[in-house]
Amino acid sequence: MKILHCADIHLDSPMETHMTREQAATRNIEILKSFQRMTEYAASEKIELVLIAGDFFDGERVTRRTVDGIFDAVTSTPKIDYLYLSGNHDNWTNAFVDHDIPTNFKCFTDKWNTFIYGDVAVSGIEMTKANAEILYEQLPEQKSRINIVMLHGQTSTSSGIDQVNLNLLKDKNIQYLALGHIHTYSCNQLDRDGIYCYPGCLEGRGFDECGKKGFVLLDTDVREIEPTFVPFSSRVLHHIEVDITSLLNNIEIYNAMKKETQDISKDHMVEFILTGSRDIASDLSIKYLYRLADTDFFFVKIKDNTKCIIDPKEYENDISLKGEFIRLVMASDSSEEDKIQIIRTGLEALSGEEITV
Ligand SMILES: [Mn+2]
Repeated sequence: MKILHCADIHLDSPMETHMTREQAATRNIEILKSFQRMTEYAASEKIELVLIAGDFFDGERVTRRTVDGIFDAVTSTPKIDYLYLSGNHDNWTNAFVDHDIPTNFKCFTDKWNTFIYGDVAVSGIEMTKANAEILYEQLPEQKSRINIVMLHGQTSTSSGIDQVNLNLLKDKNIQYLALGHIHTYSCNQLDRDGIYCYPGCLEGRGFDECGKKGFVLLDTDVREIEPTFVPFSSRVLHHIEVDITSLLNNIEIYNAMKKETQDISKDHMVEFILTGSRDIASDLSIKYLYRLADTDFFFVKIKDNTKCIIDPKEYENDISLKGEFIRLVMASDSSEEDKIQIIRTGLEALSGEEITV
């Protein structure tokens, strides 16, 4: 039997990562479309079971359109069963109010439940404050050839809400522990024959979710279950560091940013991190660079992590207003950090630039 395991789709997310409302709305539709595309992929790959291991929705507020979109995809793939477990962000009883849940879409509750497919059994439970400590004692007997357990939380050696106590799941005849909560794919050994796996999120939403995102595939007919990660997201988020130490002006910096990202698709999202050191009087405008780079990708962010350096000697004999200003600040009893900040702002004001404090 072929199984697809996904988690952390976070539909209807506010996406407050400085995206415009428009971009956030576009991204939310894209995440829904990725889910729909995933169901089509599952059907074409003859997958019989899709596991959704929590945080399907980002929060309590779920739009009717989103649920309509999900259930349309589910009913369009009637040969697939969908097993869904709420995570710490979502609650299906809220989300599906006023909707008829399709028969091939099954929700776990706060009590253990097991669904059997031939020689494969999938047990799952929604973690709540009340059951987080005791759910391990109540784990149903794992008596099928292949036993899968679904939970949502951070792997741990202790029990508690949002924690999955691996010690209490060892030697229970679990072949595959299907987890959700961590947004990056990872797979490790649970005990001698069992493994646990986080598929990661389906689409990255912020720059803390860079890199390839998707789901995993399992085949229970092979001797040893081994998940295969399938990158599937419609956009990828990238962190790009650009050392600007030897660069003289904004155009040179922008060219370096372009060079570092020449292999990245225009549809992706890029956060530039400017590093290195620069002279306090050099012209660096994040706003100006942002205007230059903004249309190069779907979404662009620029972070200034450069270190400002001041060489007071350079201004010793400078008779300009700038020289006078720098000498004045350097002679004050402000902290070094404050001096840099004051000089930076002052120089922007003197040069007629927008002040970026
Ligand atoms: Mn979670």
